[in-house]
Amino acid sequence: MAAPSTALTIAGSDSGGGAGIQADLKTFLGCGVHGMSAVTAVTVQNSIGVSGFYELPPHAVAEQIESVVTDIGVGAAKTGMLASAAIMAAVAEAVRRLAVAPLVVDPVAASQHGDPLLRPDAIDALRTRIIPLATLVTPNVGEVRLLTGVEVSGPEDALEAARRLHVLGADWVLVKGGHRSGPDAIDLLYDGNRTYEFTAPRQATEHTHGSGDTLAAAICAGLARGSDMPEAVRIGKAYVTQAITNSYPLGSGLGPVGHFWRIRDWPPANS
Ligand code: PXL
Repeated sequence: MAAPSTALTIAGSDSGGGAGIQADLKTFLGCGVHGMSAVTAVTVQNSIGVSGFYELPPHAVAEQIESVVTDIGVGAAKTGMLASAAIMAAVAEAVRRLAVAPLVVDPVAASQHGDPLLRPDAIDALRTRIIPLATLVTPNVGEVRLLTGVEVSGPEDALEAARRLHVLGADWVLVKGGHRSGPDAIDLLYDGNRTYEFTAPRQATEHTHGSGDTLAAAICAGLARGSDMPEAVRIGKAYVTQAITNSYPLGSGLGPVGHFWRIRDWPPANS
C-alpha cells in the first residue's frame, strides 16, 4: 500500500473514548488518513462528566510535534483541548518554527457537560497566540461568546462573530450552528470576503459527545488529502452528520457520536 496522507491532532485524551484525541484518531482512520497525536493533557472522564485533568509539561507537547513533523511529515494538523496558556505558547512556537500547516483550530473550552477543559487564564492566549495561526477556526456558539462576546442567535450575529474572529488572524472561520435551535444545523464559513452556508437537519439525540472534535478532524483530513476549504468543510460536515446519525448510548450519561458506520463490514462474512 502506498503511504496515505497524514494528519496530526494536538489535543487532550478522553478516557471515555468519545472525544478528544480518541475521536480525532477514529475520524482520521474513517477519512482515510494516517493519524498522529501530540497529547496535551489527560482528562479523567466518563459519560457523566470530566472529574479532572492532568497537563503535560509544555515542552513535552512541543517535542511530540517536532518528532513527527521532522520524520513523518504532517499534511494537516488540528488543535483541540490545549488546557493552559503555557501549553498554547509552546504549541504556537512549535507550529510557527516547524511551519505546521494547514492548521484547524477547534477552540475547545468546555466539555458537553460544561466541565472546563481550559484554565481561565488561557482564553486570552487562545485569542492572541493560537487563533492567529489558524487556517480555520471552528467555534460553536458558546466558544463564540467566550472569544468575541457576540451572542449568536441568527445569521447576522454569526457573520459578525466570523468577522471578529477573522480580524484576530484566522484565514477562515466556521461558526457552527449545532448548539442553536431550529430544524436545521446551519454552519457559516467565512474567509474575510465570501460566505458559504452548510446545512444539515438537526438530529434528535443527546448522544453527541465528540461531535465538534469529529467535525474538525474530518475537515483536517480533507485538507490533508488536498481539498480546498469549502470542499473540506462540506465533506467534514457530511462525516459528522453520519457520525451523529450513528451515535449510541454509553454509561449512564451522554453517549458518543459513532464511527463504526465506516467499518461495518468487519469481520467479513466469509472469515
Ligand atoms: O469535545 C471537546 C473535547 C475535547 N477534548 C477532550 C474532551 C472534550 C469533551 O469532553 O474531553 C479531551
